Amino acid sequence: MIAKADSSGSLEAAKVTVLGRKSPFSRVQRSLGSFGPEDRKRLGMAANELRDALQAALDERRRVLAETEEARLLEGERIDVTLPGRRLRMGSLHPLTIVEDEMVGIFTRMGYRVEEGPEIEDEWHNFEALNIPPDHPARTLKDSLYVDVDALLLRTETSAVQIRTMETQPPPVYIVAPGRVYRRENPDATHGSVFHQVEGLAVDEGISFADLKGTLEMFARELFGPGRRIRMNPDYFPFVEPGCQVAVSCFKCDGAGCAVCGNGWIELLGAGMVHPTVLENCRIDPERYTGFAFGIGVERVAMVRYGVTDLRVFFEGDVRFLQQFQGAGA
Ligand code: 2NL
Repeated sequence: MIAKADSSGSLEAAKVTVLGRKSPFSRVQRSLGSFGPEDRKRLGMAANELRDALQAALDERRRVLAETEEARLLEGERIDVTLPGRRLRMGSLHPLTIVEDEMVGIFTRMGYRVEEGPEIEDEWHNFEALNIPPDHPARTLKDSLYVDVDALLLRTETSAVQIRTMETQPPPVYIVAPGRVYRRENPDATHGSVFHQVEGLAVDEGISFADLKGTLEMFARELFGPGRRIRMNPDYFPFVEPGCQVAVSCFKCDGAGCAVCGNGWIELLGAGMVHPTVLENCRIDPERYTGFAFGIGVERVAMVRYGVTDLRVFFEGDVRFLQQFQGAGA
């Protein structure tokens, strides 16, 4: 019975049968008391011998079973280390991430720091501090997405991050604020309710419009190639004075006019000298400090860079689109 046990389970059962409380062996042991001293001694010794023999057989069988079970386990887990590895399917960075990282990288290499802030803002940081008055159309429910509590809203630009930085850190300030922003829009090929910005801000003694121009020219050349020129046209934003819009000469046709640009120029960003009222709102003395700021749309740059004509492809998550950026960026 012991020799036939083929698992630790059946061996345990065999042990119960031969040595357990109901085994013939136990019956003999229990009956020892009813014999005289001589017989008891003889019988007892024989019983002990038998028990030792059974125990030895059980131990030996247990050892053999453990060995074969171990061997079976090792065989089952055997691996062929010479097989080729399984190739990992790599993901890819999102095209907007690639473009945003690249733009941020250009500025950090010029010495700017990256600042981030909340996506749910109060009206002070999102509007008032930026010299956007209460009757400005951008502040109506029609243009912004308000949260139902405490006059909070989804930030409409990342300028609020820069206000927070100016409020808490004395100049000099050289920062970029990348991130997601929200507007109330009817979605179409070039507008969505969610988009991304990289805003930049420099506040220091003696900052001039020439510094703004040099910085943006450098930026445009890093982003679109060494031969690029920039064009600045006057524009109005409440938080800058003067303000301008900036275009870069087309990287495809170098200004001649083509399918990418139309008239040779690609509208790139808005910029200007920080309005003195904005500095004052952050308790920075506009007599001592001046600054420039700019705001760049990430989707817009990604569209011209990759020849995308409908920005909704950036948000649909179609892997056939996204897989084309395999290996790009990072
Ligand atoms: C655009 C225009 C702009 C700024 C953003 C800014 C921020 C502070 C102070 C002053 Cl804290 N200005 N930001 C200035 C001019 C233009 O963005 O068309 N963006 C896509």
